[in-house]
Amino acid sequence: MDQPRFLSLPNSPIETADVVLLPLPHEQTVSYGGGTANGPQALLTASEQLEFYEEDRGWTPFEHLRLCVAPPLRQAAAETAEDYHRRVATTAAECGPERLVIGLGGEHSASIGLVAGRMPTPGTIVHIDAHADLRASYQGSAYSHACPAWHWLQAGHRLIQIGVRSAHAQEAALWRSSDRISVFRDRQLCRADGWHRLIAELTDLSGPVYLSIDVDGFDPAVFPSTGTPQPGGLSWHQGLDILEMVLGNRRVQLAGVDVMELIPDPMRIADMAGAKLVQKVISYWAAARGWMDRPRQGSQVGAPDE
Ligand SMILES: [Mn+2]
Repeated sequence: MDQPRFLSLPNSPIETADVVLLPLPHEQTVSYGGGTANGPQALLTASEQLEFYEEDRGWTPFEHLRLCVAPPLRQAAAETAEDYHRRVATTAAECGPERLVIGLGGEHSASIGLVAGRMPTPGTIVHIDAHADLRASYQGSAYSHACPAWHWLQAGHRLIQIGVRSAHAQEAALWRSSDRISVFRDRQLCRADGWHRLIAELTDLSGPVYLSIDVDGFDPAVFPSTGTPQPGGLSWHQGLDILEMVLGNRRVQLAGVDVMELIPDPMRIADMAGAKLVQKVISYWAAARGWMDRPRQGSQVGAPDE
């Protein structure tokens, strides 16, 4: 895979891009279903089928902003997990704080490096996931897909975990003992009081925020193809409401976003959901910053019959 594209759009150089998509076809510690190394390319291929127009905000984002899909970052055969995550962190940091950087996974452990690179000082991580990911190590690796939230907690970040419905008893004990973790289980969010508590927490957010999305946080009807699925989870519309609250909050300094753990779907449902989720992130983020009023960037976007 050389430099791939999103929505078939030409890639701007990173230096002039407003949005950088960083493919992370990383697959080293999967413990159940395999194939997530091919998730980023499946999402990008599905994106060719998206409309340029984004219907929630009622505009065509790529008429007003420039995009770059960066070369994919893979762990080299001779590279340790630690070195790979350090390289992901360096690459993500070098994209510059002014750009929206969206990691595309690949297993969730790659988010350890992304967060380290994008949010070097303590902030808040909005973490959508079926799993707590709070293990200090799993199956012998501290860089397992079961561990990213542990790394974030160790780095001093606050966690808002949303859609969780699977945890080890020790992870649940950490929920109770840590004053830096808020948990919203999927069933709580189906009730008005739980949903309203989440709205209050997301509306109150300020400062550096990183949004990490493991697609298994959603209902498998939305993302049927992922490594460690769980029944239940967020509906598509709950997920978009959460994105709107985080990305539309102007007191939030968005450090980065990732969409992880996608496996190519023979039915293409998950691939398309991933592509559309990335499009929504870009649209909501840019619209909240008033980019609809920016001058148009030229003719990146085709006619209806193209
Ligand atoms: Mn998960």
